[in-house]
Amino acid sequence: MNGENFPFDLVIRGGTVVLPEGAAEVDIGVRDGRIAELAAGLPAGREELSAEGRIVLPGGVDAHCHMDQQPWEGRSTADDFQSGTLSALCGGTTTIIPFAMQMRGQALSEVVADYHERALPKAHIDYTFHLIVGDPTQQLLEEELPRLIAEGCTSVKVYLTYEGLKLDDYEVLEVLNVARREGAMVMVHAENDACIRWLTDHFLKARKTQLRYHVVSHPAIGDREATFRAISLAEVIETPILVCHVSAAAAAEEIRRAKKRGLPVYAETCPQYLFLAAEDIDTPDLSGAMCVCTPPPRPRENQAEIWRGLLDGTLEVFSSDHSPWHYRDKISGGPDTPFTRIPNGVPGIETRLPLLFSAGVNGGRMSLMQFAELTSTTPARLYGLYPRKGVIAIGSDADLAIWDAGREVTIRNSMLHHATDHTPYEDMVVHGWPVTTISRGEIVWHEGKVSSTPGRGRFIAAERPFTPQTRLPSVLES
Ligand code: DUC
Ligand code: ZN
Repeated sequence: MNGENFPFDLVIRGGTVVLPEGAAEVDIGVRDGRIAELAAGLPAGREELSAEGRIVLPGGVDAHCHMDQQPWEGRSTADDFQSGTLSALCGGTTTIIPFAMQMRGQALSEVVADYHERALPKAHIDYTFHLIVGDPTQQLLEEELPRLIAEGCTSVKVYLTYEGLKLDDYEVLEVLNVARREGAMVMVHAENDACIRWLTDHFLKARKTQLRYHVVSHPAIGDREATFRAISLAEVIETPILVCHVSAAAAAEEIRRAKKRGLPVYAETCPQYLFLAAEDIDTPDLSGAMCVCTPPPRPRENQAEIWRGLLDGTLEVFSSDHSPWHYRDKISGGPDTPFTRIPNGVPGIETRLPLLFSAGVNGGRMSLMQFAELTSTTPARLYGLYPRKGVIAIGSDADLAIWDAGREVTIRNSMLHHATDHTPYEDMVVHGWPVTTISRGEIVWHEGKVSSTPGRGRFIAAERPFTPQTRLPSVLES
């Protein structure tokens, strides 16, 4: 048979394939980067890949990660799009959604244009951007935001805390109102700003600068309040929101209550709230700085409540919030570095999926389908990428991760592909690892070898996840 007569460019044969309706023993025929056929006994492809004894999952969609984030905490992140997306694909992720971040005084369009330039020549895998709105001027609300949403950045993030980023409630209402009209998703970083600033000032004055005060100055009560406030503002405007990186049981409880009332409130959590704890930050030396992020991991007993939230549907998205700093930068103030000088964030784009697979699927807590939904399908749906991404279905991009469910791996920073000098998960043992990653039909990672080139990733214009509303919120019609 000559090459042109092959019905498929690639056939993945003999694996257990996680389809939306359940796991099935089917072959996957790939043509022109898309899934063309799903059936047992497919004819030969130009390239053949055995998935015998393996599980084939939709490639991960990491809907919260920071890459080449500028300017942030006075410096840019350790990973640019090259190392960050490489790390992602080696951990079974095939699509990322990082943030184009506008701070007060910046023009969002310029930030987005700059971010496109940073990503285009470097990304290994496909991406779209969330828009962080840090300065909602009338011009931004009326012109820039609708235009950027039309161009395929259909999710907006607002912060309730942090200098240069935080919006007041009036401004949040303005952003929610535009999102409602445009059918965009609004993500909220929900911590109480005054609590954080007041407690931080108090501890600094009292010379309480050790790492543990990072946790105490970001109290769970503040997260609960800010979460409830964000939900309330979205309820006034009658538009969906997604609460980012839920760490505290009390915040999860607010989300659960809102869902019970039928509100379109969605929520995300991250590995650091299942696998790290406040106790890991409270170390006698500065090594706990590796676990410093916001909101912080909570006391260890809180982890069970985050698991409960993931399993009962309260938290439907599992993202990394990959925010890679070098450890040396985290502790650049020397042995007495105060907690306020430690840049927030942990790396985790490559370990996100194996950690959850190991403790969730192999740990008997969740099914393969739940795993696929949390890590791929639901984020793709909520951010307008479904069904192109996030699912193994005919017509979808052939973005796949092939897992060896039995492989035991001890996580070491030296085996990861991010640019940062540490992982907070060093020495953790996991069971299950993505041994092959396929992006738009190309094998980009196989048995420890990378065969991808920077710049092969594409910007994917996201669809609007919700129907644009022409009717005003009812409160304005009264
Ligand atoms: N918290 C965030 O909200 N984003 C990135 C880093 C962090 O710790
Ligand atoms: Zn983040």
